[in-house]
Parts: sequence; structure tokens; C-alpha cells
Amino acid sequence: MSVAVPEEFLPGVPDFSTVHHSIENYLFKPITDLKDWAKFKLTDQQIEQYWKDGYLLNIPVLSHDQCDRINEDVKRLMDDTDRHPGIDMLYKHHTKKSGQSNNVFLHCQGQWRLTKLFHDLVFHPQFLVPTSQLINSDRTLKKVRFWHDQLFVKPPKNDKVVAWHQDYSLWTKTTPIKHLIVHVALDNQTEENGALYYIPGSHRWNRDGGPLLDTELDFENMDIIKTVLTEEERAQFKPVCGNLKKGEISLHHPLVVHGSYGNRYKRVSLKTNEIKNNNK
Ligand SMILES: O=C(O)CCC(=O)C(=O)O
Ligand SMILES: [Fe+2]
Repeated sequence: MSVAVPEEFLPGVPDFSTVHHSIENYLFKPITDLKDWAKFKLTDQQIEQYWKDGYLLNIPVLSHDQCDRINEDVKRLMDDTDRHPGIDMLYKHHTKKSGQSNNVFLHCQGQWRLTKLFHDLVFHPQFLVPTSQLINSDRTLKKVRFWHDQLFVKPPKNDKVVAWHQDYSLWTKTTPIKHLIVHVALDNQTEENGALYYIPGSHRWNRDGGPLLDTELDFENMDIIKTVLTEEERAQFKPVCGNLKKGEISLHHPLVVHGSYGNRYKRVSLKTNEIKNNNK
């Protein structure tokens, strides 16, 4: 593999999105023997679980040490006094302070352009291999495409919810659906720090193949989605807490209904959207 030389966004500020493979040994050892991809395969049982519930939880991917290194990069994006010189590469960057200075809400997209760690996470074999198995109906390993990344920090003592929603309401990227979402816990997710909850089986809930709600969502109104559910769907509305441990990922279907409540303690999570590569 050639040594990666990213193009510069500004003099001295690399844009890592110009490097189309992982950076040698930065987050994981790049795969050189094609056979090694198979080591990251989900079992048939896991694949069946995904299609039964619409999501798969608790897949260990990152060590605590790796999470801590990534969390240092996250801190930098929240710190106005130490602005990353490439911050304008982000497609979205929304921070909001409440109360104490370490009490910052952060939502951004495009951070893979800014640091080597965010960049390499996108190429992690444990994101790519399961994604391929889940979006290709023959479960085989093929190249997948990365669509976008997103980072989300919920500060402590925060009563803001993320209303029940289907990601397909926001991102209708493939029709029929051939993409999914990888959600990465950068710290333990618990009921007390606003863990993500999922409704098992709700990936089968759609309206003519589309989402239940296709309007701009009011994310503060937790139960807005319930106003459009059928009686049968309402009877099946039984939330399950993801309870991801630090370093674990979940994979979820774009139609699965999920959301999170307010939190007493801080929570940091990152997600990537992966889609089928139409060319292969
Ligand atoms: O982290 C949250 O509370 C919301 C995240 C979310 O909706 C997602 O990962 O699709
Ligand atoms: Fe979502």
C-alpha cells in the first residue's frame, strides 16, 4: 500500500477525505491478504437477528484505549479556544453550551476529513464486512461505499430527547433500501446517559416503501411518530435499550424506529452511513 499523502485544505491542513484507504497502522492494521476480510464476518445467527429485529447490538470493535484517543479528537471539536484549523471542512458543526463550560452539546458531520482517527474509522473492516453481508441479499463480501459520518455529544444533565424516528425520513439514499447505519459508542451507553432505544421489528413499518413520516421531524417531540402508527404497530411498540458498551457498535436498518431520552451523564457517539456499491 502506498504511503498516504492527503491533499491540503489549507496550507499545512490535510484533508484526509482525499485518502481513499486507511492510513497505515493508525487505527488498525490494514488488510493485505484478501482472505483476512472473512475474519470479520457476522455469523448466520447474527444476520438473522438483524433481519428479525431491524438492528444488531453489542458488536465489540474498538478497545477502550482507541475510544480514548478518538475522544481526544472529539474534545478538540468542542473547544472554541483551540479551534481545529480545518473546522470549515465539516458539513455541519453545531455546538451549544449550557451552564458549565464542559457542558457542550455537539453535532457535526464530515469529521473524517479532519483527523486520521476519524478517517480510519470509516474504513474499519468491522464496519465494512457486516455492512456488506447485510445489504447484499446474497450475504457475500463486496465493496461498500461510505456515504457520510456524524458525531453526536449529549452533555450531562440534558433533558433534550431525540424523538422516535426512522433514519429513512431524513436520508432516503437508496430505493429500494440498500444502506444501513453503523452507530459507535465512544463511552458506555446506559439508560442514565441517554442510550439509544430501538423498536424491534419496526423496520417492517413503512408507507408504500417509504418512511412512516416523510416530513421534517420535530425532534423535540418524543412521541410524534405515534400519531401515525396503526393500531397493530402501536401494540408492537416495545422499546429496547441498546446498552452499548464503550467501543461496541450497533448496526441498524434505515426504517427501524429509534430514539433517545434526556440524560444525567454525558454520552458520545459516532455514526456512519454505508451504502451498496452499485458498480460491483
Ligand atoms: O444518538 C442519538 O441519540 C441519536 C442517534 C441516531 O438517531 C442515529 O444514530 O441514527
Ligand atoms: Fe437516527
